[in-house]
Amino acid sequence: MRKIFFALSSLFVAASALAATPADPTNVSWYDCGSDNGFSRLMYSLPQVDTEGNPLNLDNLGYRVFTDDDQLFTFEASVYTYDDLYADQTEIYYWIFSSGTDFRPTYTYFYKTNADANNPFFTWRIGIQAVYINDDNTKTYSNIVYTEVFPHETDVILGDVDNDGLVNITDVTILIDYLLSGGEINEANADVDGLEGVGIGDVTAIIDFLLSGSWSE
Ligand SMILES: [Ca+2]
Ligand SMILES: [Ca+2]
Repeated sequence: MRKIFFALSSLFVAASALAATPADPTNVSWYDCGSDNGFSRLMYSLPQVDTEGNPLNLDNLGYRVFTDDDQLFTFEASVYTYDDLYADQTEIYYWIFSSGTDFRPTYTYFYKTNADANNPFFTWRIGIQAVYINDDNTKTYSNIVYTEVFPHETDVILGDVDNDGLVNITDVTILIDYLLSGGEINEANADVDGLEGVGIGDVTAIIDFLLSGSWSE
């Protein structure tokens, strides 16, 4: 009888340990800080309870991130030098996000940006999943909660052909070079007259702007 009791109670302990599946992250969203800062941020709320609403041991709670091709994202220790990240990791636990600056129960940073709309770092979607280490050292995972990711929209600066933030005679020179022999320019900035893509009319309009200080209609 005692043996049966022990067998049943150990079953019960095993069952309650397995029940600690972390609740799904909520409020998942993407924030691209743009080219000035060079980083992007995944925002979320990481519930500190299991799916039954029972509180979790925070030291054992963590998360991992999936990029748009459903690949597990690796946080590189060489990039996150201000945090307690001593090795490349795919799982971030509370002891890291309670002492670091880039890993929190509410956001995580990526030191890459989607500023280049033609070649974004993340496309389509990014996902986050809560992870919990149970007392028996097994891990349980929440569902992966995805959010859509969009490239950062860069502001158009009319006339800034070379994309250095200024409009001056260099932009005229570079635009003429581009029309003669091609090369790299910011076409959205270069098409100042809105006509026929980038052409000689845009060169004239930029020169007019530099001389007069305003864009002619
Ligand atoms: Ca310029
Ligand atoms: Ca044009």
